[in-house]
Amino acid sequence: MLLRLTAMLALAVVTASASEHKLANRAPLSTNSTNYLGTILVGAAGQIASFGFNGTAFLPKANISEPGKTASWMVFKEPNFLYAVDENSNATRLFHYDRVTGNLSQEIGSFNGSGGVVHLVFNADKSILVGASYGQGQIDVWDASAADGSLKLLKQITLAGDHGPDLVSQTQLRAHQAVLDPTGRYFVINDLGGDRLHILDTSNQSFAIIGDVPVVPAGSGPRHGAFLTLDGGSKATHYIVLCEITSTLQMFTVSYETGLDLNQVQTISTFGPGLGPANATSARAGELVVSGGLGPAYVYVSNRETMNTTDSISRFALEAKSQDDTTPQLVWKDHIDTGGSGPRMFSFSKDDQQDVLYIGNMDGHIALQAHQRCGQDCEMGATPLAELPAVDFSDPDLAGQGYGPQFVMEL
Ligand SMILES: *[C@@H]1O[C@H](CO)[C@@H](O)[C@H](O)[C@H]1NC(C)=O
Ligand SMILES: *[C@@H]1O[C@H](CO)[C@@H](O)[C@H](O)[C@H]1NC(C)=O
Ligand SMILES: *[C@@H]1O[C@H](CO)[C@@H](O)[C@H](O)[C@H]1NC(C)=O
Ligand SMILES: *[C@@H]1O[C@H](CO)[C@@H](O)[C@H](O)[C@H]1NC(C)=O
Ligand SMILES: *[C@@H]1O[C@H](CO)[C@@H](O)[C@H](O)[C@H]1NC(C)=O
Ligand SMILES: *[C@@H]1O[C@H](CO)[C@@H](O)[C@H](O)[C@H]1NC(C)=O
Ligand SMILES: *[C@@H]1O[C@H](CO)[C@@H](O)[C@H](O)[C@H]1NC(C)=O
Ligand SMILES: *[C@@H]1O[C@H](CO)[C@@H](O)[C@H](O)[C@H]1NC(C)=O
Ligand SMILES: CC(=O)N[C@H]1CO[C@H](CO)[C@@H](O)[C@@H]1O
Repeated sequence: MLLRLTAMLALAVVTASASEHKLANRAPLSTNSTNYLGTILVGAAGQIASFGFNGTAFLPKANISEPGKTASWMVFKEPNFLYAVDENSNATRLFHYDRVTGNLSQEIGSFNGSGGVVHLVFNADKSILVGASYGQGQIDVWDASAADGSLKLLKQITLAGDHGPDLVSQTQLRAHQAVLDPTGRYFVINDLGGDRLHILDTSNQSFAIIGDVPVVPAGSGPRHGAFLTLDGGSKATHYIVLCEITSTLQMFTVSYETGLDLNQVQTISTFGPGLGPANATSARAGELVVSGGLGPAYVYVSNRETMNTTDSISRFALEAKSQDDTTPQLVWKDHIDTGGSGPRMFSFSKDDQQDVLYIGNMDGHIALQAHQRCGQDCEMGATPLAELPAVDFSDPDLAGQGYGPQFVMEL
């Protein structure tokens, strides 16, 4: 089995470099325009706002004010259902959203689940919505099949295990994200408080935790992750999780012998050589996104609270360990500044090439930026294509106090 996997991965690395070659040959984007138009949704403390992006500027479309609430994660379901957490309460909310025009309704439904939910994700057919509760270390499983978009709480799962040693973030278990595996059967729950990945099985509607895998070392704080399929198949070959407290990436191999099996194989800093944080104690990695689409897979992560002039996004490639050993390894490639600090979240535009990188900074002078994601060698564009200042999101007296975007995505 091990041998076969290695052989498959050898093939995968060849395939990846072949498509990298193809990608390098495509017409480079001009530096003044992405030729890409999109509508993005931004969630920040007390407000949700939509913007058009026209290649060179963000154009305000609609916004609502919701004092005391924070939509730090949102998901969309056709035809026009927008679900948003309020991480300050136990409400998961429903809005109407027009993803083309950016038109946004007031909150039209509120459903009580666990407190402090910070992430939402659907199953493959969007009949089930899963919420991860940082506040209570729980998972909410919602029936999202109603025609009017209303949610019904099916199950709340309390995560089990000991919490980690970090005195700030690990005083209890903290579900930070649920990630659906490519087969659509399992969710991996990243438990920032417990240094664990819990496996949730959705088959037969049981939504049972069937096991968990420790993330070492203790005190890492697994936050956000993504599956990779490097062999062109329909199952995952790897899972990569970003650890907040240590600002590291942990890579696992994936197999499906006894459910979903994860085996930790690599740990690497989120910072490039010589680019470590000005303050390693405050630094807290934020978001992880893996590019797919037509190009090879690259792993992008945000570095927060570095106390450098601005925070940053790093890009990693998956490369063969050596000429004789084709085991995939994460290798740091490049980084860009985010223009502010606290980039809790960033995401890619929805086109096949994932041309644009949208970044939200909670603090600092610049709240929102768009960058070219993939240039000639797939390097990120250092100069932003567009940006908005922090004062656009909050009273100038509050700017710099964490009132900038916590969520930014083209839905
Ligand atoms: C800007 O973009 C337009 C349209 O893609 C292109 O024709 C023009 O040459 C570009 N200018 C620069 C300076 O890149
Ligand atoms: C984008 O909109 C801005 C503001 O209206 C405008 O100045 C700019 O020319 C537009 N860019 C493109 C590529 O249309
Ligand atoms: C925007 O949505 C609101 C509330 O859903 C609706 O009343 C309004 O007509 C919509 N506006 C446009 C321009 O579609
Ligand atoms: C939901 O919770 C809020 C408090 O967070 C409470 O005021 C409200 O009554 C609850 N609603 C339902 C339907 O349980
Ligand atoms: C939501 O919070 C309210 C107030 O704390 C509580 O009464 C209610 O039981 C919670 N609902 C759920 C489903 O946990
Ligand atoms: C951040 O600051 C540290 C310490 O001054 C420095 O070594 C590092 O290169 C800086 N990072 C970036 C991305 O400039
Ligand atoms: C580094 O960050 C820690 C945690 O936020 C803080 O306690 C410490 O004062 C910072 N160190 C410096 C030199 O600013
Ligand atoms: C929200 O809308 C108001 C009124 O249209 C506008 O003044 C404000 O700039 C908008 N906020 C954002 C973040 O776009
Ligand atoms: C009735 C049935 O098959 N229940 C199974 C559903 O899936 C869970 C998790 O795999 C099993 O523990 C149940 O036995």
